[in-house]
Amino acid sequence: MIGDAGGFRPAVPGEFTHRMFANGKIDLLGTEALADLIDSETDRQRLQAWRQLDGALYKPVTGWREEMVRLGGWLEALIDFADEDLPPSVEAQLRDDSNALIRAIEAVLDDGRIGEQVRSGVTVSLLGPVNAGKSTLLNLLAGRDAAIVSDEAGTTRDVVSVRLEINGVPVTLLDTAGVRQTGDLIEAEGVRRAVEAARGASASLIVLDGSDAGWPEALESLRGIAGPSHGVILNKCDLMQEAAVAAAAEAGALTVSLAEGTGLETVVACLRDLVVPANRDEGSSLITRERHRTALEDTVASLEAALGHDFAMAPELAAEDYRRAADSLGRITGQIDAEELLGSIFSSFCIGK
Ligand SMILES: Nc1nc2c(ncn2[C@@H]2O[C@H](COP(=O)(O)OP(=O)(O)OP(=O)(O)O)[C@@H](O)[C@H]2O)c(=O)[nH]1
Ligand SMILES: [Mg+2]
Repeated sequence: MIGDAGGFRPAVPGEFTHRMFANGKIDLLGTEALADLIDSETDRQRLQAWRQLDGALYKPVTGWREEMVRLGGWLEALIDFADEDLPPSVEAQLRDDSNALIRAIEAVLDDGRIGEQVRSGVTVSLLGPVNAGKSTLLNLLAGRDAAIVSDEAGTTRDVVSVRLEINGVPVTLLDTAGVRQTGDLIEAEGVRRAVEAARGASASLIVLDGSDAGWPEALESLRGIAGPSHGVILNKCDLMQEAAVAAAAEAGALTVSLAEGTGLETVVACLRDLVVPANRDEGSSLITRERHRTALEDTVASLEAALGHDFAMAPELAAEDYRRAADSLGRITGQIDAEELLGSIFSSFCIGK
């Protein structure tokens, strides 16, 4: 074994990439992107990681940082030459440029978090009364009998999860117990887990039994549990009057019969819209981690704080805020405070990468 020979030892996880970083061959964003590429499961995740490696966020962030240092430099000069006044035209230009920077960063922040969703996946829960057809739907979408389906109300107790890929986003779909008041302790625990799953999920599909006249009331109470991002599926339309189906569709519910296989494509389309917000194409997001988002939000906050100062009276306070804004950006690419982050990134690498 080569490891037994003197002077050799096995590489630790991520050691080679760590050396690349230490030698300036790759920045922190690139390092994260490499980790994402290794962990990627879908084409869209791979594409996103490649784009990040290619500088999708690195390029604008370094550009903004240079701009911020330039803007802060005006104020630093003012501190050094205290008897000079900042010409009004320069102050106006400084404020305009800073506002333009804020707008540019805010445009990047306003991305529906699709990059983070593509990277880490999305959880969608199926929520509804007993016997509505939640498990039937899960099995249809999964293409296998992952959950038990029966006409007995209260069949599902544990949360059953299947992995799907929707438009390149990994989706964990959760089937849950039907929500109802029950004296059965085990079923009540299932209901508690169903509510917890819906609250913890990014989105929910509310599945209702259209043949039960009480579905509108059930919908009202379930909407409160499901949170803002949800779709409504009215199942068992084969057992409903045509006029009632038409009225429900008019009210925005997706009317389907899972038993007869009608309307499944509308459910899939609804799921896709919940997972990939409308008009978000593959290249629309530059932020792929919460870390990037927080740093960009900090940058905007510091820039706004800088603009809140009177440049003539307190240039040192404004200059400090510009410095803080530039530092927040520096943290994204790893120019600042990189070491503690590197530990957590490299530990996710395989040995020798
Ligand atoms: N007529 C009709 N029956 C359906 C339809 N979809 C599902 N079913 C039946 O309804 C019953 C309940 O379906 P499940 O999928 O087990 O319902 P569930 O919402 O998971 O029920 P719980 O786990 O008890 O909460 C089963 O007998 C299904 O075959 C449908 O579109 N029409
Ligand atoms: Mg079920």
